[in-house]
Amino acid sequence: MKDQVDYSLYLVTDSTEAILGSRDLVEVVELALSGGVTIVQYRDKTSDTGHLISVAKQLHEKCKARGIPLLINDRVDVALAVGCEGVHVGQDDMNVSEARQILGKDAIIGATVSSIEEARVAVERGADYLGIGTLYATNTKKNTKDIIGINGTRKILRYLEQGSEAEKKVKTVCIGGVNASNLQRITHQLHAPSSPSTPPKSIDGVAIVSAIMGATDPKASSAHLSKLSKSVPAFKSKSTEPHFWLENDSDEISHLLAESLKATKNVKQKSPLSHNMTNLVVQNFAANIALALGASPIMTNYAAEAPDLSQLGGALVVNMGTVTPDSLQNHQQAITAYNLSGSPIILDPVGAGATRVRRAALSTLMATGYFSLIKGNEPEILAVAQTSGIPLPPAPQQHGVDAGPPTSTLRQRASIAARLALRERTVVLITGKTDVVSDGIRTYAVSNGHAYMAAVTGCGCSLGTVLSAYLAANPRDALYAAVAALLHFDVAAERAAARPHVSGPGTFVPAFIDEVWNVGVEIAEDRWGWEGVAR
Ligand code: 3NM
Ligand code: MG
Repeated sequence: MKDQVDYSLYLVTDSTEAILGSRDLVEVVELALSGGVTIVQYRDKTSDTGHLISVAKQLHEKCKARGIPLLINDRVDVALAVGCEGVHVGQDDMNVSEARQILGKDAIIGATVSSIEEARVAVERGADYLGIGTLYATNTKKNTKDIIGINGTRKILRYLEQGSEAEKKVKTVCIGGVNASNLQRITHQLHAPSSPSTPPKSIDGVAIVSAIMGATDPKASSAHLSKLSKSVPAFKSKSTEPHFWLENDSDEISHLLAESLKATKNVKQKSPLSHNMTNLVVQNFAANIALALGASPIMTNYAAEAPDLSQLGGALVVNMGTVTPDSLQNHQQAITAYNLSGSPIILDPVGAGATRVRRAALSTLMATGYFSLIKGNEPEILAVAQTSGIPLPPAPQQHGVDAGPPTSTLRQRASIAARLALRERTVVLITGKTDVVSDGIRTYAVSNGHAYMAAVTGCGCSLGTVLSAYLAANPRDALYAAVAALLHFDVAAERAAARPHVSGPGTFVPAFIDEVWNVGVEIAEDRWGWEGVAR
């Protein structure tokens, strides 16, 4: 029976004025039950024992009627008095083995842990599940010990999957700041990629307080969360067989080129919105490139518009080119809105390796949301990899925002792109003379482009805009969309540079805009293809 517990949507109650308000706790929990929460923890840190027992009894009736387990926070005596299914204990409460002695082997006993050591001890003492947290800072509980984020949570999961039998078996939920805008990303990012050696350990559920207890409509809110927890995230690209390609495999290339043609036609046909939150330097150029593609650009850095814009089937570019405390806040707000709608976000961590401020901003953004694609030059992606917790030798200090010569081989870059993509469950593009793009399973290199591109400001940033249009118009496979975007961009540059009157970066710019336009039109009209030009 205990092994059958569904932890996927774990409700933790709250009786405080700030969250429950003047509503009746039992009624709110009943609404949440009808919305689909799968397990309930009654958590009330202040009421008298008599009140706790009386409320717990009512909650137990409601839960029992639906076959949902009820646990009590902290108070083993209350659980015993009510005869409910178990308890949840924090690090300062009665410990798991003491609770087990009192409640017996059939009780469900969970413990809060925020480190590997706490997890080890809790499992050793016989915990059935671990509440791992604090995932993200939350107003609900101010006195939390540690904000451990996705990385800290992953470390605990990785420890457990390689541990003892009991550690492999223990169930896990994460807690702190989980809501509808981030639930799917969190479970997606905590979903272990399959590894050949040990069976991977994914999170079994999310524990939520305010997004249900504080919701205006707790039933609708838990139904929405439940649906999110059961469905494939909108941002998740379909996965295929493991594949690593850098050499010339002609079948693969033909397929890729055919898919790329379709992707370009889709951009022309759908004219997707490209919402750019980008720096002052590139706004005009990027908007022109978007128009030349056939996309519909909007250049706004004011995040209050993002909830509306995110509903229009487009994509967002978050460009860190000019970081200020204000831009950071706007980016965070917009990321939340786009994640909620399932529309793609391109992260362009401009100059991420250059200053401490930018490294901190990057880390904040990565903790805020899920990105469908992360693009950058080599030092930028190394900074992202480091932020993501991939062990690397210290990244070279970036001078300004430009890349400088590569410090690694193409294979090394391909390997970093693939590892980062797998870890962040996204698509990673490392730009350079040869671009490398990977979703962690498939890795491609594209060698088109022209040296003038590096001499025109905003060229790299406007690739972010191109990628956003391609991902928005091609939601099925972000990797193919990215390859098509690269081909369009790079081949247009080659055609522009080859024009007789183009003699340097200045004359290159208008020709480039023309060729971005021409390539799109010629492909849409079936007059031209990538064969013979793609490298
Ligand atoms: N325990 P919300 S965080 C009850 O870190 C609780 O152990 C935490 O509330 C821990 O879903 C937390 O509203 C509150 O963010 C989580
Ligand atoms: Mg406690």
